[in-house]
Amino acid sequence: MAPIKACIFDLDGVIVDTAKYHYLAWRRLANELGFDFSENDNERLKGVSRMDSLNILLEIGGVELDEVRKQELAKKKNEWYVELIADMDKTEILPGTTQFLTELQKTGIKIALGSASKNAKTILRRIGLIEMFDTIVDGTDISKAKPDPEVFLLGAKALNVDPNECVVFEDAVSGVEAALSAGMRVVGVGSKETLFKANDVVNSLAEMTLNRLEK
Ligand code: B16
Ligand code: MG
Repeated sequence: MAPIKACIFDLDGVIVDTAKYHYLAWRRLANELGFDFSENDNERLKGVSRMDSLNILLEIGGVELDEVRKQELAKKKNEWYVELIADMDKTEILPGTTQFLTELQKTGIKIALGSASKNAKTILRRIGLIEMFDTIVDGTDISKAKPDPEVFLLGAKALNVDPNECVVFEDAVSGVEAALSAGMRVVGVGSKETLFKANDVVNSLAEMTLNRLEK
């Protein structure tokens, strides 16, 4: 097995729980359009790009709209979301994250972000972790959404490492699939039942150590 030279982290669901803010903003939009949107429905949006999320939401509500209107609604939802994340701070970093990133840094393993979110840099700045990342690939850099491997391959390229020297940390099924098709190893963050394709699964980064990673 190739040595591990880089770890690539998804943001939402791995480093922070922004799903709750996405949910509030999407629900507000659904309510304005005259239908309800449950937390269960929100599960379908995890790891999914903004426009694909809107399409799923509209399908749930049985609403059909033209492209121009869709762009307007996606913009509106994002404005509400940006308001909701404005007060985020380091208390919202998920357990074990800072310790694990510090351990990687000390060992010289490179750290990358591989997120679908166009708000990723804003969030990393707010929670005070941006300086720990050697490279950031986010929704502003990619043309193909997960499960396409683009986001992770761009991360490896920026760090000048081979895909088989990377380990991805992901909470979404589409993200696990993206990592595997990039030719990378992947640690699922969440439930074993959902993320069964991953090489290893932890409940949170608090369960992760360099020792476990190298096994
Ligand atoms: P934005 P990740 C993803 O982040 C979220 O899981 C997903 O719910 C969201 O729709 C997507 O980012 C786009 O986010 O609207 O901020 O550009 O899990 O890939 O870090
Ligand atoms: Mg995620």
